[in-house]
Amino acid sequence: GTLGVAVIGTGRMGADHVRRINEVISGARVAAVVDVDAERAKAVAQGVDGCTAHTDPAAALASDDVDAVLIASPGPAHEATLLAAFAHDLPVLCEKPLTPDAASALRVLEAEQRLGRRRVQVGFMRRYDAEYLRLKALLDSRELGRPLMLHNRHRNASSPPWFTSAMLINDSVVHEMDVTRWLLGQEITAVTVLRPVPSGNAPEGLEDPQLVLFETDGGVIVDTEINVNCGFGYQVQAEVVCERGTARIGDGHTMVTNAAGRWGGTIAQDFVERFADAYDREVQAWVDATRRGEVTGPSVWDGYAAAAVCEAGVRAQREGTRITVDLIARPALYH
Ligand code: NAD
Ligand code: ISE
Repeated sequence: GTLGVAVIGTGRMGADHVRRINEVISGARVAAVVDVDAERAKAVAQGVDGCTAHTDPAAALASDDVDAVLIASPGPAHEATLLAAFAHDLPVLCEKPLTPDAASALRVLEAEQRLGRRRVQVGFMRRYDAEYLRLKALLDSRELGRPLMLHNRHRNASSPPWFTSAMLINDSVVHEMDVTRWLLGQEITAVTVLRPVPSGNAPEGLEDPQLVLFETDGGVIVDTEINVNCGFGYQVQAEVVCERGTARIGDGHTMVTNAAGRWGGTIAQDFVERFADAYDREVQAWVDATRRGEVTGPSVWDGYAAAAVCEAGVRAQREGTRITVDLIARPALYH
């Protein structure tokens, strides 16, 4: 039957996921929404037939109408809702980050292992982006030989007022941590962070941009420019350098115009626009797998590994040195 979804957190992402499930996704409906801000929850529920509004996730998860949970509250609130969903035996799509640090991610990892089967897909949506999928297929084919280096650019038009220098690593570069691990099929073993003179475009005190270097257990070197006040738009680009060639995605050249002595195109302004198709595919894949009784996509292990790299990255930034990443052995459930 149709999957009844509870959406926890109805802010920017949550409200967009409610719209998506309502208008784009087949096989699911929004049965309940939850937000600590009662007015916000009510306003979002109003637009959806038969959707109830709550301020406490526990009430929504206990409802007979709810078969699955989409978590889009802020990262620090994820752990409590994940554990509550496990207690109700409900499948979960959890927005990145799984949790804000490695210790809390490990608690979720242990709780899921106690269930004895996977319950969670983590919202690393780039794995569902058409361009990233092409790049992954090319790398897996080994047509260009082995990958040696990966260059990433991650640019946001502007950062929200509460953004900190650490968040460039654990809120933004966390996506490059995941795509690096996924594209290469390797773990990240060390992180170094270099900081140029801050941009005058960035708020006072924010160390923006930064250059983040990863080393992997397969010997690949990965660099990421994170630049969250570039002013001109939202850009995510990746170029892999392999033994017999290179491949690059994210140029956004879907249409090039020529006019008045210039050529060019447009640049997306935010992630909601740039990754619209990826979010659609991510949520549809979750709904389809859930209805088959399966769990696919980025796992709690992937969420934990990213959290561990984030911690190393924030230390590398603060201490100005190379920091190694220590992961526990990968449990059997995630092989
Ligand atoms: P937001 O601040 O716009 O929305 C968060 C909402 O959650 C707010 O309405 C807030 O009132 C509510 N909330 C806070 N604590 C809650 C709790 N305990 N229970 C229920 N609701 C609670 O934030 P956002 O930008 O929508 O981010 C939400 C999540 O999505 C975060 O985990 C963030 O990292 C992630 N995110 C992912 C992407 C992506 O590209 N995949 C992009 C942006 C944000
Ligand atoms: C945000 O939370 C995201 O997840 C976006 O994808 C990223 O581009 C942005 O920098 C983050 O703040």
